[in-house]
Amino acid sequence: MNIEFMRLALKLSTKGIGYTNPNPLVGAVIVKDNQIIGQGYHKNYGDSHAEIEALINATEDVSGATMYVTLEPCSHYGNTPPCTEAIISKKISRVIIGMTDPNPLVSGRGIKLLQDHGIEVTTGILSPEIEKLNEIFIKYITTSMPFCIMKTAMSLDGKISTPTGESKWITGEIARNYVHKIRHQVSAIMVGIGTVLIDNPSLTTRFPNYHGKDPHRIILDTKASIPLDAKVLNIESESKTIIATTNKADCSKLSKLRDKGAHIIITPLKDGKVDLYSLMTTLGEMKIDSVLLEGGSELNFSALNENIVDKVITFIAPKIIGGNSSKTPVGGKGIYNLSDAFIQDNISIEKLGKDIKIESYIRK
Ligand code: AOF
Ligand code: ZN
Repeated sequence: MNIEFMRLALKLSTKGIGYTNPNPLVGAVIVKDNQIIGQGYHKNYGDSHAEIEALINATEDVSGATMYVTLEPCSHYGNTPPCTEAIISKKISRVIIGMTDPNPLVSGRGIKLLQDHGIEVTTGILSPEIEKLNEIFIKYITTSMPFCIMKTAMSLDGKISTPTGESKWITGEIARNYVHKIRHQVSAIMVGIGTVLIDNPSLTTRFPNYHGKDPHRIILDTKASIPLDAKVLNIESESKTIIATTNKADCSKLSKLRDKGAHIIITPLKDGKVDLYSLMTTLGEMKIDSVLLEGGSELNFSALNENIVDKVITFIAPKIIGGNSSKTPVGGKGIYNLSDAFIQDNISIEKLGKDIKIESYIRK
């Protein structure tokens, strides 16, 4: 076993970032006599799996070869037939697996099938890296709820805008480009109506040199007060603009929004606003496996309070803004006792240009 082949399979799998949701990122490498004879990765949702791609691309007879695959091969009929069948019929003799499949339809059955056919199986190779790359898939396939990332950008003294509301741009260009990288990875971006009214963002993915995938844009708008000329209702994009609203919205406004191509979701009321948990459940049913929260601070508090946030990405700019009335990343009513604070684990820190990026996970 050579871990470098699994590293290559992992690298190949990252080529699918942004295109495979809600399915996993998977890469496969076929090795014979220590030479790579086939490579493949899962390219797009619904397309053939990485194992099949590697078998198709093989330049030699694969019988007796070893397959390195980042995820346990599937054993079920879904969009495509089971990969275990192809591996067995092509007479692969050894399969090295990164992570076992958390999909309840597979989860161990793929490994057992291979072993029952005399194939030698090794698991757990580079699994921490592979699992991190597939954190969205793991949450979604096991809970049917979207993986939720809260992103905030603030000054060194914890402000997201000046007292007059100016917020463009607190962080530098490298940090801002990184946000587009996250937008490309997720299925949807969510903002509160306040952010639309103040910033009028387009919420698309923009990289300096190429166009990324646009996630769906979700606006939380209890009374459907979004102006019909808001950018999110008037952009050319392959993805949907979704207005999440309640029975407080005017029906004629909703039909105008539908005429503009918006998808409307009506949720029950929770504290007089959109019920976030119910909305997340509906989004999960729509195969939206991940949501990036991009403000504002009211939404951030509600999301934390509803326990829907999984990961927090904080950018800190080396600037001081001050001001008692300058907003901070998380508003709402806050928690009253420190013992009720939202605790984060698995913290990692990176410098992006002059800014600092902190990634952490909410303790559940
Ligand atoms: C993928 N790509 O390369 C592998 C997957 O919807 P289906 O039929 O394509 O099946 C999706 C499931 O197949 C997925 O949840 C995972 O359990 C398994 N493996 N899926 O999309 C791949 N190897
Ligand atoms: Zn498969």
